[in-house]
Amino acid sequence: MTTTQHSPSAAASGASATEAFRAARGEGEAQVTSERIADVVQAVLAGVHEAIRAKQVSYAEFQAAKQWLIEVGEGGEWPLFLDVFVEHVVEEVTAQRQHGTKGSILGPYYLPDQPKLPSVATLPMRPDEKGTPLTLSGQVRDLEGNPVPGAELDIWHADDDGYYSGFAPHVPEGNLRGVVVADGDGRFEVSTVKPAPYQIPTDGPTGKLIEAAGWHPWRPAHLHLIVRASGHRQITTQLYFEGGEWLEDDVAQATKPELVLDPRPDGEGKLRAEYDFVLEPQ
Ligand code: MBD
Ligand code: FE
Repeated sequence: MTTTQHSPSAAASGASATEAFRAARGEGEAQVTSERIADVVQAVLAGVHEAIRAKQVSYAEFQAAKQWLIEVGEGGEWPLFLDVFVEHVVEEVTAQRQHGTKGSILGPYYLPDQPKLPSVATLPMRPDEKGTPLTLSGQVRDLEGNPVPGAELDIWHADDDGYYSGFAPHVPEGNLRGVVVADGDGRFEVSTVKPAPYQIPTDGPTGKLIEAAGWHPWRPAHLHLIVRASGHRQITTQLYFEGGEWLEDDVAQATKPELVLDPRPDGEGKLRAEYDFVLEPQ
């Protein structure tokens, strides 16, 4: 269990996730035909209609759902809710045509333009950063097994209390975030601290729904990565920890057996894990 004296409100983290999403999205509008919009939206609505019939949804329940949807928007929690409950299926569809290292969901807490760090690197952290020191090393290769020199590993993760910098007011900006540049052999080594499991904020509409349904609000401890190199398709993924709590029961359903690290104690109080990434051509 995570215990902490800090308890950033859902409103703060949810609203900044909405801001971060808008900022990152910029002008990147997808070109979609009206046929495609009609086709997909009709299928979504048909699913909702069918659920109402199958579950005999009442007027009282319909109005309660409407109120909840309004609150998700007002609380800025659409990125949180959609990334927890929907993104894993979009990723599953993408994965059908993706080779190399398995992907996983991006989630709501990515921030672009973090400082580049030459490998061997240590992620920016507080002088007294809590948590077990962890070093991740490995190599980035292509599908033929050739090293990919200069590949970038854009890494971000929660701290030992389960909070992300940029989304929890008490964590310094840029904490536990960085872009590690692999060497001429595609090798990298990055030191950080092991993150704690992540709890969906319980005080916002997403957390309220989870509680009302009797579900749990936890994701297993994880590292987020985007691995990129010119001429290669970038991979958005996450790495988990063998034996970690919630690994078999992630609220966001984003774990894969291929993405589980098995860190070993180095005998000096630190953990060392290895992971190699494989990128496909663009
Ligand atoms: C997270 O840290 C996360 O990775 C996802 C997918 C959703 C909510 C919080
Ligand atoms: Fe996360």
